[in-house]
Amino acid sequence: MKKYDKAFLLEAYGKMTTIRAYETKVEEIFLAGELPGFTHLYIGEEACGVGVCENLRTDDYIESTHRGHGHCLAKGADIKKMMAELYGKETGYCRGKGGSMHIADFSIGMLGANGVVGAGYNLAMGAALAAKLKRTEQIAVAFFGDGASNRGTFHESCNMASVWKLPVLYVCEMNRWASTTPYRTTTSVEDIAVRAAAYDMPGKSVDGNDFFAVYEAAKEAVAYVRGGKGPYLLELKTYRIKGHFVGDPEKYRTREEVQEHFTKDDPLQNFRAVVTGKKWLTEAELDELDQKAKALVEEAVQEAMAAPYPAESELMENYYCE
Ligand SMILES: Cc1ncc(C[n+]2csc(CCOP(=O)(O)OP(=O)(O)O)c2C)c(N)n1
Repeated sequence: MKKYDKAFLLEAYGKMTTIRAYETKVEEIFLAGELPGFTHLYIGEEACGVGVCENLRTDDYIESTHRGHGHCLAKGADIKKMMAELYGKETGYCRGKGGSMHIADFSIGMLGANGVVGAGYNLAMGAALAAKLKRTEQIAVAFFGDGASNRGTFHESCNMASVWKLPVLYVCEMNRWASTTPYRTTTSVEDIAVRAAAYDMPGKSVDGNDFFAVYEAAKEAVAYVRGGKGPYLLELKTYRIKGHFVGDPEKYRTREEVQEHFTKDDPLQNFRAVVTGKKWLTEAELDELDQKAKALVEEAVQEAMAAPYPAESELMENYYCE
């Protein structure tokens, strides 16, 4: 394995542990009844979002899913505005009116989470078409789950992006479960990456719990897409550690299955094992990042709690563009 720059390793782990700390806290406060709405956690999938986004420019676009907090943080979103949004406060990304599944930040190319499964592909494709027409060499990444890969929108989008040679990177986070269904009961292929062949684009499957595998595969894919050769399908094999949503009774799988994945294949622990094994970073340096992440999340919670709710008079504002 090639050697990585220390600043890069600290940034990558810092982002992954911040996502973990954010999601762990969100679960706690949601279960305590402090948050309105509905939320889905990204715990166990941190290496996917961070490994991909570490290869992107700030002006590249990403289109996210219902499980979008990790994508937001990986692309550089403001954690305080994210937390305030979950609390429904005026200081949130959507002035508290959108919640978890509508967070977007156009200033960093984050085009939005999306509560509609499989609705992001065509938004990413539109952004990619604009980039191509404007010759900006920006690319658009569409994140989606294994369940979403069975929607017609996936196939329509792949076909059109291929025909028009659009700079779209399709990133499937294959976390083995789509809500209550195990993926092989609904999905025709073992590796979703093989579907790329039907649309004459490259497809590759890698271990999504290995940050370095994701980072290197995404680097190659991003170079291909940015080079104007057309779309690329990257499949990241991972596992959804938490319930489908916070509060999911999870009757469809055993605790043992989840525990086995988490103890043997936690992306943060995998990263730690590599960087300490190679003596690139010390345990103390990594622990410090864990502590910083927790403190940052705590600060975000305190500020969100203290912030005001939007005024009643604003109820009908922000639905449509002026
Ligand atoms: C069009 C549509 N159909 C169904 C749902 C309900 N739903 C929300 S998430 C989900 C499962 C998605 O699974 P997957 O794409 O694998 O993503 P994951 O939740 O595993 O990250 C379903 C069926 C929805 N939100 N939108």
